Amino acid sequence: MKNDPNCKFDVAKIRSDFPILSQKMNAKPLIYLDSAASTMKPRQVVESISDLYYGYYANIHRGVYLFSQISTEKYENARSVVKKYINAKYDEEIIFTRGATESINLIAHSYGRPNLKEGDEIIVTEMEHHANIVPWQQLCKETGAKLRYIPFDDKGELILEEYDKMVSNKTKIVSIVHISNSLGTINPVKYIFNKAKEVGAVTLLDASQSIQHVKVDVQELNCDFLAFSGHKIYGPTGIGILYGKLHLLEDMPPYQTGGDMIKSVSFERTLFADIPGRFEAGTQNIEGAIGLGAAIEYVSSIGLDEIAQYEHSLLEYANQKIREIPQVTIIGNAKQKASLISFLLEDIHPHDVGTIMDKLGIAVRTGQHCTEPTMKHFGITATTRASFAFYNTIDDINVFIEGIKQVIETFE
Ligand code: C6P
Repeated sequence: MKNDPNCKFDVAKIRSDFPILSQKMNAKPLIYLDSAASTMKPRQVVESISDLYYGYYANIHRGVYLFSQISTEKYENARSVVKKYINAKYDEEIIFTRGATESINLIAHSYGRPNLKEGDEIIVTEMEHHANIVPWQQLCKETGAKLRYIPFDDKGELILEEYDKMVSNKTKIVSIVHISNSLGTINPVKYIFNKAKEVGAVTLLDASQSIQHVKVDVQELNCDFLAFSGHKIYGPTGIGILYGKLHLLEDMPPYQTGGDMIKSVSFERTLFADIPGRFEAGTQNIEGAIGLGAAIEYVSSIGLDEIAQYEHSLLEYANQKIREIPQVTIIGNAKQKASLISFLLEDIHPHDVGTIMDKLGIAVRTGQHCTEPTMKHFGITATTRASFAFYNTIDDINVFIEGIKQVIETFE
């Protein structure tokens, strides 16, 4: 198949599930290379939501009538789908949140505040998204704990010897990004978490950029907590997941309080619900959870191994083509990389690159990608980032490469 570097992978069929990919942008066929920011949604996800609203919608956990029961069943079924996908042990270990950002804030608040004290240490990496820096910084301000980070080298690989020296009995939380959103580096989380466990630290994996590309098995990776957003795995916006080991979640106080997270309320005292309800205050994002369940079922029906293999072949092709352009400098050259390329084009500002690409129908992200410390490492303020998903094709990459050449011509 012309568009398909791996003949077994039927990308044309997949694209037919994503009607938006046939749209034009600025009168040009859309070339969507911004899936690391947010993925497009397949028909199956949109239909799961319209089925809910047209067919059986009602508030959940509250009604004895049939529609409320069906909606509740579908919502809870989505929890089981997520559990199975990440190989958690129990449904109760899956908490629906607004997204990765809220999941990490929840842990900083409900695990961090009661458990950390002055002198304790939290370890992240130099390549974290701000969502995995700022909540810990705030926690450190409140508790007197110290935030440390594992540095990376100029290829964008973590310097593990520095981590080995850093881990100690003071280490209480190790919170690591699985795949960097601005460099594409796949981090050796298993090694990092095993080491954290030797000193009894709690581990959190920011799986925002990995959950849609590679198998993430919370038991195999020794994760105590895991966070990701639904909108990056072909699901709706406004829904995310926090996974937590049962015994840790059970001991944690709520993050927010109100309806549906209680056992009983009086003016004297409130008894909180068991998990997961304790962490899902108020009317839940019913359509978000159901849509996320449909998205994960969709990804599973294609198969993560097939996805990873196909996306890797796209990355290899894009790498080979982009390296033929002498004006390009790639930022992030780790050996283990996921399907994105961050780059500079001599002294052309990334925003100018993005603006010209937009006119050509090509959607890429430009800026610091919410990773200012990563940019600082390279002495830059921004890159252009092209990120690939399983619905992209070799043709998309060819158009993108031509786009880069046009940008260069414009500035000559
Ligand atoms: N990265 C990107 O373009 P939210 O905003 O909560 O859905 O996800 C936050 C987040 C956390 N960790 C990582 C590694 C991420 O990549 C993101 C979101 C987007 O790269 C938007 S900045």
